[in-house]
Amino acid sequence: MRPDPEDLYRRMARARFCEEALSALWERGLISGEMHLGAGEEAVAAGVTAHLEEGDAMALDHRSTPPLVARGVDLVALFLEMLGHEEGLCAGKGGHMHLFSRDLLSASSGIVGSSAPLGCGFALAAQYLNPGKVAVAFFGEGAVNQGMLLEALNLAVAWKLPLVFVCKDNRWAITTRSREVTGGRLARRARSFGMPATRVDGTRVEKVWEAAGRAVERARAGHGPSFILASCPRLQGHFLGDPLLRVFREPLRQTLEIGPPLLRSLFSRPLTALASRVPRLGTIGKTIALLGVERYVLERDPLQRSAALLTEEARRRLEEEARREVAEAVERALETAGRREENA
Ligand SMILES: Cc1ncc(C[n+]2csc(CCOP(=O)(O)OP(=O)(O)O)c2C)c(N)n1
Ligand SMILES: [Mg+2]
Repeated sequence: MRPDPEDLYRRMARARFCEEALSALWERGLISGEMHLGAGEEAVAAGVTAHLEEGDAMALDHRSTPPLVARGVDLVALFLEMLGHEEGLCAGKGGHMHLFSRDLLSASSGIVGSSAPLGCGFALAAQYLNPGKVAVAFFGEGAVNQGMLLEALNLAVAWKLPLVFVCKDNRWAITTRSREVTGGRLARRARSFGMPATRVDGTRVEKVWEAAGRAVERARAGHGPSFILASCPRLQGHFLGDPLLRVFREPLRQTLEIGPPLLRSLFSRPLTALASRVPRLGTIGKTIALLGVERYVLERDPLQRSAALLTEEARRRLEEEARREVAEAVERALETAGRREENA
């Protein structure tokens, strides 16, 4: 089988434009709470969901919108959910971190690592009730240090579950560099449980598609779980309005804003010795610098990379269609929620 670049790009473009629309709604204060976007994870979402069929399940984490959108969730219901409306995907009670779709057999959770045991549950149900169907669990690399995730890797192998573990490695867990708190290599760790593990460039949709195809086929055939480690960027920082990214976007304003309190904290009534505070300031500076280098120098936008698989005409057409579809869904959601005037 060969990948269909147009189908994959359509999934990615819809996912990206939804993330942009969510960002705009959040900036206007129409969505309450934190907002973790999955911008940068579109190639992973598209490459995996392209192999899923009706009856397959997805266990999702706090960046759940790209897989849901790539797989074809009702966009109006998704936006209404974010607006807290009763006609939303989860009657307006879930919000962005607890999305659930009965049609797509998909559920997300903000509890880091929980998508793995949830994925085991979906896969166990498929094994008993619906052989041939599979489950996918999406999570970040930070989650792989959670006990429940390691237990899930073990059970999935022991019970030969039809499950694909998809680890989205953006190298960061909020402001912690994952490599500084991780022993060994994650793909090797997964292999040590007795399952195949593949590393892919998660900004290259065709590579993700190939790896996911093998893993899904293996699960469908009843041969058990696989692990995919897909590197991808975190284009909007940990959450919208991430203060560390703001430092790069508006350096002067942010330095004036966060500089004085940081300096004050250095000399405020001592609880710890000054000598131990200075290196802490250095750590904050180093973290900000590393984030900036990765975000603005090293990271690649998966949409730009995948556009290379298409003709310019096809890219433009697919983007126009996706933009229109998303804009119409936002408009309808705002109208239903009685907030149309706010779509200025
Ligand atoms: C059990 C648990 N611990 C801590 C948190 C706080 N938290 C939210 S997101 C996050 C980072 C997760 O990192 P990773 O799994 O790499 O996902 P990423 O945010 O990088 O996509 C943490 C620690 C949480 N939500 N749940
Ligand atoms: Mg991460």
